[in-house]
Amino acid sequence: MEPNADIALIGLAVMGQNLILNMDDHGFTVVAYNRSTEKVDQFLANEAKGTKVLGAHSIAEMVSRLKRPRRVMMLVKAGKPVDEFIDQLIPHLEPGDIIIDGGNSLFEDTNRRQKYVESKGLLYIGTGVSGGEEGARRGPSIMPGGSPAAWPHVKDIFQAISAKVEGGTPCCEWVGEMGAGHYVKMVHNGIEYGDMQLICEAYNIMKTGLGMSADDMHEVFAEWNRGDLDSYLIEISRDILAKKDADGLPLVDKILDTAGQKGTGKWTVINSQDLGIPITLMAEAVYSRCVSALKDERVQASSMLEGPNPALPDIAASPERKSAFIEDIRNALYASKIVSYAQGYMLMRAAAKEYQWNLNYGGIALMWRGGCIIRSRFLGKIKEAYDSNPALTNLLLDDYFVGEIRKAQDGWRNVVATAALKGIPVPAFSTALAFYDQYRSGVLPANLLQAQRDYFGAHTYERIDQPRGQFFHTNWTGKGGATASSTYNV
Ligand code: NBP
Repeated sequence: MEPNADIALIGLAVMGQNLILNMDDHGFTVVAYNRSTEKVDQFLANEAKGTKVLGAHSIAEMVSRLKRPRRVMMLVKAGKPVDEFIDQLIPHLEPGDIIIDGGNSLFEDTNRRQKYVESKGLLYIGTGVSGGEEGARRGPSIMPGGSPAAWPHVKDIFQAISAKVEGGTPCCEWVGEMGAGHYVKMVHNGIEYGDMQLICEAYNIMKTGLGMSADDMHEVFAEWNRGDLDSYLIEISRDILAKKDADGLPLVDKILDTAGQKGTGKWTVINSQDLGIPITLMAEAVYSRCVSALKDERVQASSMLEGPNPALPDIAASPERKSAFIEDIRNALYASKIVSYAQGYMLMRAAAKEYQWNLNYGGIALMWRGGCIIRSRFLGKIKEAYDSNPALTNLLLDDYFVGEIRKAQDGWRNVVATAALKGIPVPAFSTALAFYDQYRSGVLPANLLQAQRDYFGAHTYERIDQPRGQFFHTNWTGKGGATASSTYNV
């Protein structure tokens, strides 16, 4: 048979199946393959029935049906399965052929795999794909990185199947070399953790502080979704709050309060520690999931550890005060979200420097603008900020966002202070505010900290009355020696 397929796709779970159907919709011929080959037949007989999708029952058969250069995309569980498929594919491919990993792989694995695959004369792409099942089917955000020579060969397919914004601009652009695409997807997921946590904190104050019902909160989220917070995650939260269980009661109230995680948020936080960048809000979001998982301990602690009554009856009883407080909560969410994205962009800047990537920050905001889980109107403003100043040091210093935080800040502070007084946990709102106040402090108490370090470990300090880079040691007790420890930062 003449090889006529445009691309092969390995992995017939939710992402793989939907991406194949999306590619088919756009006129590409796809060969489908899966480790458990019975899924190939099931897929062809059901979801792919009536399409021109081809099936293969072995890697050799799959490769034999592909045009050159061959493009093989994997949508399989991240980790070992990706390495195993790469090893199975290599003997069947020839120089110039392209292996693509579309799963949530760790960017360092992608760095390693690209080197390995290129050493065999092949090209490699590691791409983030976001949008879940619906995105994969109707248009995801796609963040590709890897061998630059591979991009012209996949660009048409990727941009055709991706989400489109602003009159047809695809939410897919080349991100950079090596693991840059997977890195940007990882930060996307970290930001997603943060956005979700912020929404949950807003929900929790309305529920436990103001005693609002799911239906009441549905109305609030519907209203918020018409303004600056307009986003996919606010939209689905609005719809979740309206969903009733079989008995007519809100389903959300019956869901156990322990959250799971698959690791991409954790990877973002680990990497931020390596690069020395404070993504405090994403870190709190990851830890909040960890705290939520300690259900049994929390139940036990709830009967032993005292705190104030979280109810805010005076505010809840007054329609005017209630609506003003709900507006404060909206402001707390909005301002914290600005801080979270500023932190995410700080991390990407540091990564670009460390790993020598030339990241296009406005382009990344555009890629996230549609198709993916964090898609929002707000990202359009981030794109504008970086378009007008690609060298912007920090999103918080952009004129638009300076003004937005100025407007939101009183409400934000009121919510964090009220929550603290009433014992309602708002880790993401409060860490965002703490970061904001630290970041705008020309002077922090790290002078005392350096003195402590020098006192117990002779770690030295710099002085405000001497040029930077000169280090001093004091014999604080009169008992220590004059020898200083070496000066370095980890
Ligand atoms: P899963 O992450 O559930 O993976 C299922 C696929 O991996 C199946 O094809 C399965 O083959 C294969 N697989 C497994 Br599991 N273990 C394997 C092994 N040891 N060797 C070979 N193949 C193996 O599917 P998914 O949810 O569609 O996600 C695919 C990728 O996309 C993942 O990296 C995921 O993190 C990422 N992603 C998922 C989403 C989402 O919303 N689900 C969104 C964005 C990105 P089998 O059928 O033979 O078991």
